[in-house]
Amino acid sequence: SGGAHSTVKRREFIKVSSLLGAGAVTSPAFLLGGCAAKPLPGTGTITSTPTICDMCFWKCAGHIYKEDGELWKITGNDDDLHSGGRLCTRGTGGPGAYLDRDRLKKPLMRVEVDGRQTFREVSWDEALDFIAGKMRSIAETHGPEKMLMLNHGAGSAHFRHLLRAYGSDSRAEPAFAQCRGPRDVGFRLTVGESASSPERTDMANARCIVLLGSHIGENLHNGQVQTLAEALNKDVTLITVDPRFSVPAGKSKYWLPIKPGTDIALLLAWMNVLIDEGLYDKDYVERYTMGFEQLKAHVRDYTPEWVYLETGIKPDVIRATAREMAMASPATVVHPGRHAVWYGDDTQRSRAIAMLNVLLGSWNRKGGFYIPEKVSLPNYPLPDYPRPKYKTADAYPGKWPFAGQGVTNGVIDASVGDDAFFKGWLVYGTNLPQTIPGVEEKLKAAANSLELVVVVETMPSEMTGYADVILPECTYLERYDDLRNSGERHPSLALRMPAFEPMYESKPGWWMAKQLGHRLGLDKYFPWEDYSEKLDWQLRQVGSSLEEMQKIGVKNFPRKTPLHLEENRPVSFRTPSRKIELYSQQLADAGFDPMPVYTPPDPVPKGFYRLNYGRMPAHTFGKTTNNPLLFQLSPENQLWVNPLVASEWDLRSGDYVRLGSPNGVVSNKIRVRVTERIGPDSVFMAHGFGHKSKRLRLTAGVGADDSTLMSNIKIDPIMGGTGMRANFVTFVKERAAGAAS
Ligand code: MGD
Ligand code: SF4
Repeated sequence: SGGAHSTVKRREFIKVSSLLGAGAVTSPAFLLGGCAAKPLPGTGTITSTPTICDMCFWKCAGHIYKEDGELWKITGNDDDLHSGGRLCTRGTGGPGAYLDRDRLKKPLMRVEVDGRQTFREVSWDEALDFIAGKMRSIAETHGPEKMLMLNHGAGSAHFRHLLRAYGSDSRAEPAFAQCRGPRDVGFRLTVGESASSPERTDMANARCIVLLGSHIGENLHNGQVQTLAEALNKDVTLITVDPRFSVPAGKSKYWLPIKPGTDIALLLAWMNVLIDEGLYDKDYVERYTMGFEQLKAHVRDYTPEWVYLETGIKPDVIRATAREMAMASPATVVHPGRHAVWYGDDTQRSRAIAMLNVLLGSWNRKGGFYIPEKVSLPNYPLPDYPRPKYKTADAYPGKWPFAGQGVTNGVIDASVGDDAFFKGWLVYGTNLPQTIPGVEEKLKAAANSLELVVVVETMPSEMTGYADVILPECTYLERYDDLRNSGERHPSLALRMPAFEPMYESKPGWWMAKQLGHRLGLDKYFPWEDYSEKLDWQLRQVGSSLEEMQKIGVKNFPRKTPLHLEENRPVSFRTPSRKIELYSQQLADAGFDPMPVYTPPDPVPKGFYRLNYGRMPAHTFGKTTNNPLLFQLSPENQLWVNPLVASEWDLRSGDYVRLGSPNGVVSNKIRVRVTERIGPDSVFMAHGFGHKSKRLRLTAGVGADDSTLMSNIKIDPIMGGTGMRANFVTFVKERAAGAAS
């Protein structure tokens, strides 16, 4: 019956395990590497379709090859300067997302059967009618702005368009408050612009590169790894600051195994040396900056000798590395990093990184940073959106004044309770339970008070357990999305188009948005029958067409603006003073430190270790761990343990252990890897494992999830970032009964 769902009031988190039977995978030959009934490879008819990889957010362009209509392989697009024509490991395994037998197959709706909540398969019409009905009632009763989007990934643009047409621009994404936010805000406060994605570093031309806790090579962003490799081939001086002997640390001239949480002290000491020894770029500083005298006074006390005591990095090493940077400047990149949410003072740390680059004169100079440019691609002509009465930040007034976009923790808090600000959620492509540490109780409470929770997903992620309605999206290989047009060194457009019909009853995001738009009386915002019409119109405005792009996939355009600062032209930066702000009046006025100040990290409690986490080359968070091809490569995460610690706890490589947090949470089992590459005060694991959703049949219960162990979260007061690195864990050993000592 169509009405069963409407009786569900309080939402239980649904741990469905028996929900859906295994669906037939239509192309098992590729997955199993078998070719029983197939002719010899290479004897059939080959076709290729352009795509943009969606295994991470770097957006490399590629081609899907089919032989006699069946998936053969995916490769990089040779014309794509952004990816150097190559895909990384994850990109090559991308078709595994399409073939995954655990994919969501039909729309699902929460129902109550015999007093227990479960999901029921429904038709698209039923699901969409239900959502549109709830959205209409939210708009009428509370205002459309009370409908919030939580999102990650390119496909969310379709739903943002829908919500803006409906009257809401309320949204937040973990990629901000749980990742890049502090970095982008710190740079914006200093040089007036963010460090961009893809990062605007000119590493290929650099003579010195400094990586602070940015493990490029493990964190695989294709183009960036290639330019780092190029620089290494040209004998760049690589300086890696990481408590862990990471992959780039192994390729470095200097590895600085810093005491975790003390980076700001090191950055201030480097600035102290550059100023003290007169090694900074005086001309650049004079021309483009304000606040140098205050900076000079501020860093005076941060001598290498003092900072040594905090960081463990010897004064002569601090001096030698500062001189290396100065010698190579302006072709020195102090990399801004990416995942920047560490200790809660991260905007200030990022500001210190920006300031160091400025002293080296490398911002917007060759070998330092470049000025990105996009293709000026007109928007499809549509009516204006209605003007929302509320902005996202109205949900948490007075908090995090420099965020500039929605803060996930803030909007989730503002969704709990009967008088909550938000009344409905549309969650697209983000798995909040694993992504925001310590959020599960809040999610349950929010799900209980919200009037509508829609989750658009390809997979039965943990987040789907909180939904009223789950909409199964087809994967990137089965759909059109917007053209790729990112700010880069070389402006280009790239096309994602369907290489296959959507499997099962999954549908593209643009189609769902249009269908909902229709039901909400918003047809004028969705004048296309098929999304390809919109793309074709846009392409024709810049001298191309869908037909051309379907053949070439990527089109490169000439730059119209200079790549670097033009030395003899007046330059205006996007700050209030129009200069680079070494001293930040904006921060001072808002009651924050105008200069980055170092605060020592919390000490490690006895018997505990710092929980360090990061990435591994074959996976992107939890998004790829159930992908059968990537699972085969990297089925589980491992816990790096220093030999001294291993002997103290009687652990050997290959053993499984559980970890415990100070507040008593115990993790899943994780396999131990004893290695000198981590110091004795920390352990390390890759993020994205320890899935709880049983419907992710490959990855469920495999490995440990760092998020569940995080109880000591440091929120950045400037922009709301979730500092995750101040957490401690201890071992909870399996074997000896009750011997968690
Ligand atoms: P994932 O956890 O990978 O990313 O966090 P999220 O943005 O939540 O979840 C992505 C979800 O999108 C998956 O469930 C996947 O199945 C779904 N999905 C994949 N493809 C599609 C698609 O085409 N359409 C739709 N609709 N859905 C799709 C990432 C965030 O997490 C980030 S950016 C960082 S840097 C942080 N990293 C991090 C960490 O390292 N440790 C801890 N503890 N927390 C972290 N949180 C942050
Ligand atoms: Fe895909 Fe790898 Fe490029 Fe990310 S870096 S988009 S996973 S090929």
